[in-house]
Amino acid sequence: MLLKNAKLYGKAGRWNIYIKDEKIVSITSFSSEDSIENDQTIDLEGKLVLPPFVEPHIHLDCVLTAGTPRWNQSGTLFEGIQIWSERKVVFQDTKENIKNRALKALNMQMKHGIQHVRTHVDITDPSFLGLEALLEVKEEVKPWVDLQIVAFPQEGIYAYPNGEELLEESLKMGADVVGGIPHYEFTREDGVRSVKKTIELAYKYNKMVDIHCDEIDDEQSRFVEVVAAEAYKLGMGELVTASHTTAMGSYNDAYAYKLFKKLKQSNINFVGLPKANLHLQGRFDSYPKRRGITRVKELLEADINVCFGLDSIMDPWYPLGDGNLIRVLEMGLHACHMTGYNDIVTAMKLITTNGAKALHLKEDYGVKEGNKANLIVIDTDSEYEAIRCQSPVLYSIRNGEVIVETKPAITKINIPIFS
Ligand code: 17E
Ligand code: FE2
Repeated sequence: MLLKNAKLYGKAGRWNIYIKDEKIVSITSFSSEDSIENDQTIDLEGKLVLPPFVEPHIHLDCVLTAGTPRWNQSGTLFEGIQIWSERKVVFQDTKENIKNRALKALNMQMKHGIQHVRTHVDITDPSFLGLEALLEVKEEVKPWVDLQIVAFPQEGIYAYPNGEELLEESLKMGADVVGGIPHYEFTREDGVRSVKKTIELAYKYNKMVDIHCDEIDDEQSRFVEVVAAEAYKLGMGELVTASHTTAMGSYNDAYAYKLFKKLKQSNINFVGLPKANLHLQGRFDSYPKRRGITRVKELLEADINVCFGLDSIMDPWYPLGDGNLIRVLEMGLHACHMTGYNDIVTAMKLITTNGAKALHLKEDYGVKEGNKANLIVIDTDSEYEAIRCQSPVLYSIRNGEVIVETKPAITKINIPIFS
C-alpha cells in the first residue's frame, strides 16, 4: 500500500508512506511531479497522519448503563459510586450483556481512530463477571485494538469486604494493571495503606499501576505524594499512573511546588479526564466554582508525562460521551487554559504519544520506518485545524489494513455570497 502526499504530525513538507507486510517500509519526500503508484494507492492530498489515538482511561464495564437503576441527579462522584453499587445488587448483568456494552463502546472508539485502550474494571464484586467479560473481549478484539485491563477496586480495598483478596485474585486471573481508590477508603491511614498495597501487589505480580487518585475537591487529599514515593522507592515510576488527581487543582502553591519536585523525581504518569471531572467536580462549591481539573499545563511544563482520557460513556458518573478524544482534547485545552498557539499545535501528544508512554506501549508505536503500519488520517492539513474543527478521522489503518473509513459530511449554502 502507498499513502501518497501525507502531512506528518509536527513535520514540515509532504510525504509518501510505503506499507508492505504490515510494516511501514519507507517514508520519502513527496513531490507533485511524482507519478508513483502502487497496487493500492490512497492519495491523502496533504491530510494529517498521526499514530493511532490512545484512550488511557475508560470504564468499559460501566458504559451505557446511565439511568439504570436510576439517574445521577447530584452529578457527584459519590452518587455515581452509590448508583453503581446498587446496580450490582438489583440488576445482575450477564457476562454477555457486559461484553455487548463494552463492544459497543469500543466500536465508538474505533470510529474515532483509537487503537489502544486501557479500561478499568470493577473487581469489588465477588462474581468477577466484569473482569471475566473484559478478559474475553480483550482476546476477541486483539487483531484490531489493544486492550489493557486495570483491576479496579471501585468500592475500596479496605472499605469493601475482602477487597484486598479480590484485588489479588484479579491479578491471578489476568488483569494487566493494579488499581486503587485511596480517597474512598474510610480514613487517610487506610488510603495510604491501600496505595502501598496496590504498588506492592504490582511489584509482586509484575504488573503496572493505575490508581484513581485524589478524585475529590479536598485540598487535604494528598495520596498522589504516596503514589510517587512508593513508585520511586521501587524504581517503577514509568509503570505507574495517577488518574484524575483533581485535588491538585485545590492545593496551595507552596505545597504544589514541593510536590512537583517529588513527582518529577518519581517519573510517574498522569491521566487528566477533563470532560468527566468538569462535570463531577466543583459540585460542593457555590461561587466561585472550582474547575476541579489536575494541573495539566504545569505538569507538562515540569516535563512530567500527562495524557487525556474520556473516563465514561453514559454511565452512573457521566451521562454523555461518544468515544471521540479530539472532543476531550478540545475541552481539556479550555479547562486547563492551554489555548496559547504553542499549546494548541502540540496538543495532539496528549491523546497519542503521551498516552502511549503512560500505557507503556513498547512495541512499534509511532509513524516511523520499520514500525507496524498502525496510523490514522485526519480530515485536515494541520494540527491546529484538527482541534479547532474537531475534524473526523478519515482512515484508521492497522497492520497495513484499512479497518475504519469515514466519508465526511458535505454542507452547502445555497446563497451566492457564501458559496
Ligand atoms: N469510578 C470512579 O471512581 N471515578 C470515575 N470518574 C468513574 C468511575 C467514571
Ligand atoms: Fe475513572
